[in-house]
This record gives sequence, C-alpha cells and structure tokens, in this order.
Amino acid sequence: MLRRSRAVGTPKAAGKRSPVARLGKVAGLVSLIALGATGCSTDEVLRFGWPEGITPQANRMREFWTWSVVAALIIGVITWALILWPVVAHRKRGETLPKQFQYNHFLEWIYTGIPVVIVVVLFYFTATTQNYVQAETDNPDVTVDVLAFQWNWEFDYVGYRNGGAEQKPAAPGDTTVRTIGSSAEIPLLVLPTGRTIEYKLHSRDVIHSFFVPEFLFKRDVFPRPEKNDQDSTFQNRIDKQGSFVGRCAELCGTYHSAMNFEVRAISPDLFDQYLKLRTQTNPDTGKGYTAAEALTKMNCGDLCSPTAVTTKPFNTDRTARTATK
Ligand SMILES: [Cu+2]
Repeated sequence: MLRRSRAVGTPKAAGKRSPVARLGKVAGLVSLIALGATGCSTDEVLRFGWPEGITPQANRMREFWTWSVVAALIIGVITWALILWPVVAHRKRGETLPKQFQYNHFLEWIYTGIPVVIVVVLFYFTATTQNYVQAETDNPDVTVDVLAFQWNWEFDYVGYRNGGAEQKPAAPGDTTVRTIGSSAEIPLLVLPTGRTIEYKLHSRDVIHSFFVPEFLFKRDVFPRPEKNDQDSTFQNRIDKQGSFVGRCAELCGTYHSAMNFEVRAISPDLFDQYLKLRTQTNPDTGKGYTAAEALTKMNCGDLCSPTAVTTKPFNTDRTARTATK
C-alpha cells in the first residue's frame, strides 16, 4: 500500500525539527513581519483598529476591547494548537485509531468548565463597562438637544439667558442657541472639554444614528423616543480639544452619506465665550451671532475655524457624474 511504503521509506533524519516546531517558527515570523510592516506603535496595535478615544467612557470601552481581543487571541492560539497538534503530529500513525478519550469525566468537566468561566468573565466586564458608559448624573454641566432630520442635524443649547454663559433650566425669555446644518454647510457641535455633557437625541422623521468615532459610541436617534420607549439621552466628558467628525450611522435615505457634522471641542473658557456671543446680537448683521461668526470673532486659531475641517458638504446634485470627496 502506498501509505505504508511512504511511512517506511521516510525515516526521521537525525536533528530534523518536528513539523509543529517548524509551523510555530513560520507563524512567529509571519506575525513579526506583519507587525513590523504596519509601522504601528504599541498603543496603536493594542487598539486593534479602533480610533483613539477622547472621553473617559471611550477609554473604558477601549481597554475592555483590548483585553477581550488579547484573551480571544490566547484562547484562539490554544485552540488552533489543539487542532493542529493531532492533525500534524499524528498524521503518519498508520491505520489504527489514536487513543480514545470519550467518557472521560475529568476532561468533560474541563471543556465544559473553561467556556463557562470565559462567558462569566466576559459578561462581568461587559456589564460593568456598559454601566460606566451609560451612567448619567442629575446635573450635567451642558445639555444639547440633538435633532436629526433627513439629511442633516440641528443642535440646540436650551436655557441660556441673553448674554450669559451659564445654562439654567429652560424658562420664558431664554435664548435657544441653535446650529442647523444645510447641504452647503456642515453643522458645528461646539462643546467644552472637562465638563459633563448630556446629549438628548430625537429625530424629526426616520431613524438616524448619532455617531462620533472618537467617542467610540453611537446611539440610534428615534422619532418620538418616549413613545418608542427608548433611552434617548447619554452623557460623556471630552478630554481632548480638537475637531472630530460626526456621522449618521443608520441608513436613512438618499443623502444618508452626506449627513455629517463636526464636534469642535474647546476649553471651558472658550466655550463660555462662544455661548455668550451666540446669545448676543452681531452688530454687523443685526441678528444673533451664528456659529461661524462667533468662532471667527473668537479668533483662536484652528479651534475657531468657522467651517468644518474634518469633512465637507457633499455634492447633492444627483445628475453630477463626478463624486466629491
Ligand atoms: Cu441619518
């Protein structure tokens, strides 16, 4: 028989490495090259493709993600080894079956017990991380009403008295600071760093989704969330100044892909200045300061750019034959 003659005709050469060792060496080399070729820092590698978070909530989720992937990889390597070991090491043992282990109670306890422990540990960390991310205080420093509509966003800061920077419970005579996006202008959601922000989400028409990749968080935006029994608020704190793109993450119609906004995170002092301006009248126009006018007047470099820097309006002309980036 072919198999027997091959088995007899290939004696192990002295000093020759076992197939398992060779496989391990090749796998190690491939992973080293793959890691080196990406040119990533350790931090970047440990994020496993996630963006860098800018809120404590994002950091908690990222840590959970990193350890989940590390645990999954360790379990994966052990599982692959357990599969490959009999496949490679026992492939030339002739016609007889290898040693059988069925009805071994000790082994059965092990391979039932280990997955149960894995599920319990994952569940514990999922629940505690989720509780942390969804925690809300009764008195957030800033509240923003986010209205999604086909196909743009409106951001309202309710409860500001004329010329004041402090947000109070809504009352008659308040100024609502409002920023509305259009097909020609990306709306800027200006927010302070270091303060607790509450986002109250609702939609005017279909279901949208509020997504800022650097928050590592998104939430569906429902029409009439109270009727849909939806928790439509969430809170976070931004720890890093800068401009961060925001998107609609729920396919919501023709111009869904154009439904972008930009979070502009600035220092609390600048934010107070911004809101003070937004509640005042611009002497040049005779109307309240728009977001762009207020930012231009504040003149604080890149952070005060009057237009979005992370994205730009899409071409909504359906007869256009070239795409805008
Ligand atoms: Cu949408």
